[in-house]
Amino acid sequence: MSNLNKIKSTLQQYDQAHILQFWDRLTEDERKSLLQDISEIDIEEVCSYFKRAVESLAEDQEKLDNRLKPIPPHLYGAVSRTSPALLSSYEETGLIQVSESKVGVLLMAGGQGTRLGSSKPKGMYDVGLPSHKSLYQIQAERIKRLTQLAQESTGKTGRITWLIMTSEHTMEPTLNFFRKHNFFGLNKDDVILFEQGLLPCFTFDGKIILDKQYKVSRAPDGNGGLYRALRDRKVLDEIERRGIKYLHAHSVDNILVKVADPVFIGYCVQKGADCAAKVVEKAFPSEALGVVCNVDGKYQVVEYSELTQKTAEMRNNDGRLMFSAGNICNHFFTLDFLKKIAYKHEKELKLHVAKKKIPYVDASGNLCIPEKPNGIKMEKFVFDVFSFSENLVVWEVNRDEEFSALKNADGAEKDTPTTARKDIYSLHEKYIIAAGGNFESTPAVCEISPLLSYAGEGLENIVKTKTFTSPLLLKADDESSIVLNGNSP
Ligand code: UD2
Repeated sequence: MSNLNKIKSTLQQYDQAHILQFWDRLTEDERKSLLQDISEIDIEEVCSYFKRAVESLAEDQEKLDNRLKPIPPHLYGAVSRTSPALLSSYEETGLIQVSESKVGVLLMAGGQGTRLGSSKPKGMYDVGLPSHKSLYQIQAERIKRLTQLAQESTGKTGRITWLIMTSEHTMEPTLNFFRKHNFFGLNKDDVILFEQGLLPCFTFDGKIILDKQYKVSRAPDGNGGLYRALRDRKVLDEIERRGIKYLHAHSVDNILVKVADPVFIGYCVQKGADCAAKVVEKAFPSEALGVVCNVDGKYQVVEYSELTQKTAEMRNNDGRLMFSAGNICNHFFTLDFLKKIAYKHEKELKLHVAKKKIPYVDASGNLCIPEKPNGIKMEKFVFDVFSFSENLVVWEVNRDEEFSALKNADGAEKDTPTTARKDIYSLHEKYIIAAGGNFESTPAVCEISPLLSYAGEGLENIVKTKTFTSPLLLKADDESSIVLNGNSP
């Protein structure tokens, strides 16, 4: 049987013969392009995904209340409930791992950021801080500073490998941006970009959609595409080759993210965790934040919509919400756990379905833009691996110190460039006041370069007994110049 006939028969077998419906009128190049698309899709696998996705749609209607249990206290640590001595001990453990080059960062940066209304990758976004640093630059500088802190604490110079997952849309601009900015002063060999996969879009009745007569409509496979991409792009092999044992995975859009947070890593290492979630305490029962909890003996993130109001409002004796572990897309994994997921469980990951308006070609070959949802996109979620963990722990951090996501354009109620700036200013004001500095008036507009301070440390000599005016930008010695808007008394 010829190659084309083989393809035809596979497509027929899975009820997808329509993909070749325009074959006779395609040019040679178009035929090649279509065959290339088809060769990149495992038809049997994606059709089984579609079946599973539709089944999960039906399951999703069900409330989970009767099957839920909160995370037990011994696996649920919190910065606010831990003594300073124990926090220091976690931090020291984390810094040791960094100094031994055992820590890597997995940045999930494949999202399209449609809600923000910018066509550029979110990491390139400048929220309008006095320094005009992008999210990528802020994160890069935190990595650089942390390597220094680990060196100062242990006397050993380790390297943090920064692994950045991009997608079809974000790969090229991200790479160009890093090149243009000389990898923000990081060693270029320690920054690895890799691309996540795509999944075909389906009509509601299970037909793969064409968005050109010779092109299959495909979309990124969600941030849970991380595991497949790590395996298929050979990134796991590289992580192993470098001797990295612990990975901090997080989203690109949290301007306060403590990249490779030594306290979080130290906590997870001391607890012997294979997988962990950093969380913030849910602010009020109906807050739209998924919570980490136990369902039928397995850990998972449960959305607010999956709980009844009564369960969402349940409280512990100390008054805190019983289901309070708000997920913020900030996780810890051991390399062994990632390998277990990628090589054993990747195909079992849940498929989440989004009904979308997906452009398609009609039977005559014309492109149509639908006015209402006409099909589905399937995504995997990064946290759906929790159920495979043998020792999952949760670490709760203070929201004002560690979580402010950039999701929406200005004008929206929350998670905008304006709220991101405000959250940086108020945290950095707090750091300066704690180090003995002052402001003429508050709230202040102030920004501390991550190259100077990772989390408020090392500021006393610079700010003590000084009074500052806004705007204030504190830079490190090796940045162009220190801008001190302050006056000594
Ligand atoms: C994410 C979390 C949600 C909550 C919230 C807090 C997931 C699935 N959901 O929701 O539980 O913690 O953040 O802010 O983790 N991304 C990719 N590839 C993709 C899609 C997304 O790399 O195909 C990245 C994206 O660039 C971002 C991160 O994943 O860095 C989170 O994606 P999102 O902003 O779409 O997720 P969101 O806000 O719905």
